[in-house]
Amino acid sequence: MSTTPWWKKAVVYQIYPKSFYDTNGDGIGDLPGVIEKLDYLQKLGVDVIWLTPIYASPQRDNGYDISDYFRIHHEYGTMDDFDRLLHEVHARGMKLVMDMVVNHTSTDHEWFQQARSSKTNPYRSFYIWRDPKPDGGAPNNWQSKFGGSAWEYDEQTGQYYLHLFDVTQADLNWENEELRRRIYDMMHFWLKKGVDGFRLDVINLLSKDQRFPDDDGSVPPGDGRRFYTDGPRIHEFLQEMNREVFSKYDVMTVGEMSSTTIDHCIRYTNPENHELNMTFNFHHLKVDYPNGEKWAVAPFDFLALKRILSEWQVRMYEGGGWNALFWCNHDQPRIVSRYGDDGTYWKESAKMLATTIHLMQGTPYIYQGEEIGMTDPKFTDIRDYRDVESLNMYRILREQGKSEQEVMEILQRKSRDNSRTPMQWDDSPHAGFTSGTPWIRVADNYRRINVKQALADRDSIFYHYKRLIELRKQYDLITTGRYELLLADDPHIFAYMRHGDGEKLLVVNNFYPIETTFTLPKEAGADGYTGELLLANYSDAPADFRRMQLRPYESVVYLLR
Ligand code: TEU
Ligand code: CA
Repeated sequence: MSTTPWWKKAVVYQIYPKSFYDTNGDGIGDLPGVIEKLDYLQKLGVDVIWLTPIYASPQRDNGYDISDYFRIHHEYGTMDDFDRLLHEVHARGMKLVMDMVVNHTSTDHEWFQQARSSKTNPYRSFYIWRDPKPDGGAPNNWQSKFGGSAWEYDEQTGQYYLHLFDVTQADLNWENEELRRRIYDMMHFWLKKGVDGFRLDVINLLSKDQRFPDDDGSVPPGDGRRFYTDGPRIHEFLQEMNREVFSKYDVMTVGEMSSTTIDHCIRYTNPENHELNMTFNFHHLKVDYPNGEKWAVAPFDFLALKRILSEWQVRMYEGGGWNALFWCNHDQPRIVSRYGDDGTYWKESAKMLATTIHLMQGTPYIYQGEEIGMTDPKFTDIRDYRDVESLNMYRILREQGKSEQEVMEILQRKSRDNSRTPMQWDDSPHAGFTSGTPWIRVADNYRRINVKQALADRDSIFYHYKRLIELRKQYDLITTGRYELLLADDPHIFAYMRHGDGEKLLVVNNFYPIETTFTLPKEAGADGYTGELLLANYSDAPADFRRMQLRPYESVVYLLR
């Protein structure tokens, strides 16, 4: 029997440095700003910090467009600042995980500059180049995730290069062994410094079907993704990466998986396969995409949400895989504005959502500001938006004939900028994020929703998260217990049981602003058990866990023995 690895008991906090804390008044968060706030994170109780990319970058996609893997982006600070940050994190008993973007680089990267200079340049095949179709058009009909063709024509050499994201994010050619070796060397550079692992950006997109076929649309969404998602050599590449790099250190790896499947994620994370420790998947965050379409607004499908999360819980457990648990990141709207209520039941629903995800099996991630219940900013002016994807989609949706108002309503709900507004530290101008002008506007509600207020209120969302982290440390059942969904068809209640040795955890959440009754089903196997209340989001809780009247967004957790 092996012991539980540390990352299975850890809670991770994601920092988007640009919006976290600015120390020099240029309106952009920086590494010294992260250092200043480490005590705050320690108070929350998180174990690991994940920093989104801080490498040199022209910032077309806020650092996911890397121009030099060995340098710190100048607006964030210097390598000395980074070394100091790493030291300070470790000094507090926490760990630091870096974001690794190896599916693509910025077109400003030296490799790409070389590659584009001539067809015979040694770096040419670090990227993916193809001839035009006979009519001069793109090599195939694959679409960029940010809108438009995934191919860009390069005048100088008369070929197209592939970019699954922005036109300045050129896809690397993982078929090239020399490229792979250079990437592994670069990973060693950071691990030798002492970083504790990687979050691997869109890592399941590395292996492209080398035929580069047109997508005939027979399998939705027909944008080409089925030819490079979990592609032909992906498991081979990850096993090589693991053997050459990860296996030599005690680190954690989490793969960000675009449109993946459970079967693949079992293969990615079952330790016997020697690939990754855990994966992010996004199926539970697409239940408010009508017909799979992100750029349209619809209420979320609650039954689908329960079904999807539960299926991943059960099947990953059975297959020996491991999940990353999350509602929020820098690409997603704020969860309280999305599956909760950012008005009347703001506090109750934010706590309820936290409980729902944190008590599942996996490693939970908290995205900056989530722990104080930050909301979508609801911008009404296109000039407030900064994200390249939002600005592209604004143009595309307007060209499709949608009205200005319609498009703004869609962006308000869907834009990635919803989660990128500055961290709300206090009620001073710009929420205490900067003494200058922030690079993106602060949400108007910062006078009410901020860290200073949250720390002063014993009943705040912050302390609820802190308690959830403590419970995870205290009860192994949260890490190891088998998951079982209860009342799958109940239209309002998300209830589940975690089964341990002679003990169980009963988690009951009302996802709606109404009163409803919960009755513990016989099949839950709780006959003869007594219940101890571990957590609630109202000041009192129902007396009998077998039958309870739930208030709006009420959430309760009982330990049964
Ligand atoms: O995101 C990959 C991804 O597939 C998304 O969630 C993406 O934001 C979405 O498809 C847009 O609709 C990762 C990063 O998290 C994101 O910030 C980067 O822009 C992207 O990769 C490219 O590196
Ligand atoms: Ca700054």
